[in-house]
Amino acid sequence: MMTQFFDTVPEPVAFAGRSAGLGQLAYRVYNPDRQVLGRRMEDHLRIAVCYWHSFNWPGSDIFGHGTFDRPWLAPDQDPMDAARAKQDAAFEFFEKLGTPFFCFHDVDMAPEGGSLAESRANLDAMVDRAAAKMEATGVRLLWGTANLFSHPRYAAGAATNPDPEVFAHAAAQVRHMLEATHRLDGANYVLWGGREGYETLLNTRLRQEADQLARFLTLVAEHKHKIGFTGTLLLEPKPQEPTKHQYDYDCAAVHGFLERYGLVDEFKVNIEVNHATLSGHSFHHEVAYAVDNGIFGSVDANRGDPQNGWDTDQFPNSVDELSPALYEIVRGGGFSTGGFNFDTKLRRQSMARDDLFWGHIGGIDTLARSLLVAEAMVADGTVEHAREQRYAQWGSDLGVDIMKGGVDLASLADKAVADRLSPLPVSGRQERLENEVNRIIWTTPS
Ligand code: XUL
Ligand code: CO
Repeated sequence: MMTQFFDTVPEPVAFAGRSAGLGQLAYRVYNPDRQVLGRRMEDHLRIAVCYWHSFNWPGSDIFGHGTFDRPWLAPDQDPMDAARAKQDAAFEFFEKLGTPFFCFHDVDMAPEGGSLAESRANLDAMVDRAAAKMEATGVRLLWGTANLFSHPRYAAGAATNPDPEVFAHAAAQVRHMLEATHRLDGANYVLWGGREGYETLLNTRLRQEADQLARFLTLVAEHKHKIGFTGTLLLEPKPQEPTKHQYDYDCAAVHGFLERYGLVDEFKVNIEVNHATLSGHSFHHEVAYAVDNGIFGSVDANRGDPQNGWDTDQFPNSVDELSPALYEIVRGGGFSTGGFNFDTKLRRQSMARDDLFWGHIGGIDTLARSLLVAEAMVADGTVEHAREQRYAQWGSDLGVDIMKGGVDLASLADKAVADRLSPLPVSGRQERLENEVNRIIWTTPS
C-alpha cells in the first residue's frame, strides 16, 4: 500500500464494530460484506469520495485564505506536477478509506491549459494515469462531470449563455469529459447547471434559455449513444447558489423540463441532500419524488445547517434525517448505476490531513446505520401498511371507476348528490407513525 501523504494512517480503515477503541479510525457500522436485504452493504451504498472538496479545496472561504494542510496544493509547483501529486494523494486516500468509488470534474484532475486543445491534452495525460491507478487499486469511477461554472467565460451560463460560442466551448468540454468518463468505465455522467439560471430577468429570455439547455442536453444524449457509453446521464437539481435562480430547481422542475423536451428517458437525477433542503424540501421528499417518477439516479450525500441559508456541504451525521430517505431508496429497489457520493466539505478549522478520514468515516457509518434502519422498516411493515390502509378505498368500485376514466365530472357530481355522499375525515396518524419510526430507529441493532 502506498504511503506518502497520509502516513499517520498506515493501514486501511477496517470495520471494528462495537470493539472500536476511542479515537480509533475504524468503521463502527459500515461493514462492506454484511448482507442487507439480499445485497452486500458495500453494493447497497456504493460510496464515492469526491475529488473537488477533498483534494482541490484548500479550506478558503470568501473572507479568508486556505487553512488546510495539503502539500499537493502548494503554490509554485509546475501545474502538471501538482496534478500528479494530488492524484497520488487522492488514490492513497481512496485505498486507505476502503470505499469503492470516486467522482471528479475535468478541472479537478488536470489544469486548464491556454486553449481547449491544451486542456484536452492535460486531461488525457491525467486520465491515463488515473486508469493505471484504478487498475492497481480496484477503485472505480461513479461519475465524471465537466466544470462549466468556475471560469469567467461561463459567468452568464454555459448552455444557457447568450453567446453561442460559449455554448460550443461547453460542448467541447462535455464531449471530452464524457469520453474520458467512458474510457474510465464510469457508471454515470453528471451535469450540474450551477450557472444555468439568471441573476436578473431584466436581461434574460427564459424561454430561449430553456430551449438552449434542452438542445445542449439532447446533444449530450446523442453523443452518449454514438460513443456507446452505457452509464446513466444525471442532472443535479439545485435551486440557487451561485446563480440567484437556477433552472434545475428541484426534482419536480427537472422532471417537468425533461418531459417537456422529450428527454425523460435519457436523464435521471443526482439528488444532493443540501440542495434538497435549500429548495425548501426535505431530502426525503426529493428522493420519494424521484423514485415515484422513475428518475431516481444517484445521491450527493451531505447535510446543510438549518441556521444557514447556503450550501454548507457538511458531512452527514443524522440517522433521523437519512433513514426515511434510505427507506424510499430500498423500497424502490436500491441504486442501479448510482451511489452515495460524498459531496462534502470539512469545516475550515479541520485543518489536519486526517480530518478527511474522520469526516468520511462518520458520514459512511451514518449511511450504514440508516440503511439498517431502512431494512428494519421494510421488515416491520408499519409504514407500508399505513400507506396501504390510507388509500384502500381507491380499490372500491367508485375509486376504480374514477381512475379508469369511467365517469365524467357531471356524472360523478350527480352520483355524489344521489348517494348523499358525506365522507367523514379520518386521522392521518402522523404522530403515531413518527413514534413507530423512532421505535425502529432506537431498537434496530447495529
Ligand atoms: C455544487 C455541487 C457540485 C456538483 C458537481 O453545489 O453540488 O459539486 O455535485 O458539479
Ligand atoms: Co453535488
